[in-house]
Amino acid sequence: MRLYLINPSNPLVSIVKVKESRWNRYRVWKPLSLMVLAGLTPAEWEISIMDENLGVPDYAALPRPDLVGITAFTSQANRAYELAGHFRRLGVPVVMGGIHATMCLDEVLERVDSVVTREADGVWPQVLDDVRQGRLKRRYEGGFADIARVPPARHDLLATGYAFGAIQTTRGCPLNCSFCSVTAFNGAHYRQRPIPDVVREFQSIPEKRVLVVDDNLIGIRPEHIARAKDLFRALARANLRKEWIAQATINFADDEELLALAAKARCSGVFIGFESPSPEGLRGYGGKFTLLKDRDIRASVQRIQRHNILVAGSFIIGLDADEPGIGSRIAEMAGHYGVDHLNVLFLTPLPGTRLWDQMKSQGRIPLNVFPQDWKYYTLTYPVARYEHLSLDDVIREMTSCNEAFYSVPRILHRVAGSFWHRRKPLISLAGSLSYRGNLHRDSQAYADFKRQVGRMDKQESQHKTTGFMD
Ligand code: B12
Ligand code: SF4
Repeated sequence: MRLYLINPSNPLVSIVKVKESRWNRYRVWKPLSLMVLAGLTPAEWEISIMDENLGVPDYAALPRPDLVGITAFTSQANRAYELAGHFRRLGVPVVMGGIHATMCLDEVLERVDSVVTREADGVWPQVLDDVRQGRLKRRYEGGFADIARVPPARHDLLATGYAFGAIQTTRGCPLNCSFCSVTAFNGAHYRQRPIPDVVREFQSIPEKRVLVVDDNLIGIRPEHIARAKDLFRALARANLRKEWIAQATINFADDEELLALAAKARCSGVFIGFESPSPEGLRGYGGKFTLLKDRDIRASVQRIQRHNILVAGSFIIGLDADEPGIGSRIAEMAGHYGVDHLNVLFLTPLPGTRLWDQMKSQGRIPLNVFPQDWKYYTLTYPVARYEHLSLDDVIREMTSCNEAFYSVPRILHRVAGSFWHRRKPLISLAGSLSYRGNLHRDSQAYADFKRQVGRMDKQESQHKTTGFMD
């Protein structure tokens, strides 16, 4: 039995443009969901994982599979449907799972043979068995998996060529931010994999650098932090000789022992979502606000960096508090905090989130011809109507923010700072060049997007008085 597991590409996502900028190599990550599914697949299946981010295979030249499994974030949905159509025309059954299939079940059911909603770990072997018996059901509900029973992902199945491997050690997030899909998809209960399983799987990763995909590696409660310390101790003891990066909340900075252990376990960087240059801007968007308010963020960032761990800060443009000038405020505040990298995204109503419900009910989602418009739900296009910013404003703010933070003098200043403090100046330089290399492409992409929205807005203004354009 032959199984193809496919990660569809979205050409609008800059991370996939490896040929256009070689620095993007550092932004293409292994599709862990498919490697986890492969780990759950019985030995009688011959598995091929195809990651279109590294190039689209010539499917017609490949042997016909018995089953195709497709994963998709919302931004990949269009390409997922094209692929599903191709294989279904050949008579091959297609199963889709992952976040988009869960949040937009009806849309997906119309285009594939079967959908697995939520976490597939508990039901995937059943799906495969049903395919073998010729009785594939239209829908399987995976629910929340028992994380202690998830077998290791198959890290051997994907070609080399990735800068980072990937692993997951926890699922779920209790903070439930309104713009984020994680609590809606993986639940608020913070589930942790057994530490020996994680260490063993870490050992099987071929890459020297690893992305720990957990949404919040250390959690928020004392027992979560105690477990994170145990994990770091175990990784250090195992002496894996692999550097890793992870996502965490700012409370990562609050415990010196935790930081020292993370550094000893070879943590080389963390992504932290600050979201707004003033924590007040996050009020009303969920639990993260409480972690950020009344905190000396600059001092927190410095405490992390003192352990030779780089900090990438993420911000959102388009929050209801954001007014013209927000782009330069973010660049200035990111500089003040002293983050090594800055990643700024547009506030985006993702299906299944509270923000989606709110913006939809307020008529603030103009990019709403689905599935076509999903390709713009990459968080790098302004798909919503923002409280105080028109379409031109919000794009201008994004551009000015990135141009300021990634100007050559500021890159050199940060790299010199990393060099001086012996904090991985080359990684800092590679990351900055990757972002900077995409600035020109971003402005071209915004121009194309505005033309597209302009057309749509003209149609819409025949019915309504308010326009999306300036
Ligand atoms: C790592 C990660 C990335 C990485 C790697 C992505 C990759 N190649 O896999 C990078 C940094 C590249 C990335 C990029 C983006 N990401 Co991202 N990412 C994540 C993160 C943190 C973890 C994903 C992961 O590996 N999980 C571990 C695996 C094991 O879990 P899983 O993917 O859910 O898979 C399980 C089930 O979903 C299911 N399943 C999944 N696929 C399939 C397929 C089949 C056939 C079946 C049966 C089952 C199944 O089974 C799996 C096992 O239970 C998630 C948050 C999260 N918790 O999911 C966000 C998340 C998926 N990302 C998100 C977004 C928005 C993006 C971006 C669009 C925007 C951005 N700038 O961040 C980009 C664009 C990506 C693209 N190519 O279009 C959103 C998606 C929301 C949505 N509705 O689409 C999430 C949920 C974060 C959030 N804050 O809301 N991301
Ligand atoms: S803390 Fe992060 S992962 Fe958790 S809900 Fe908020 S944005 Fe999502």
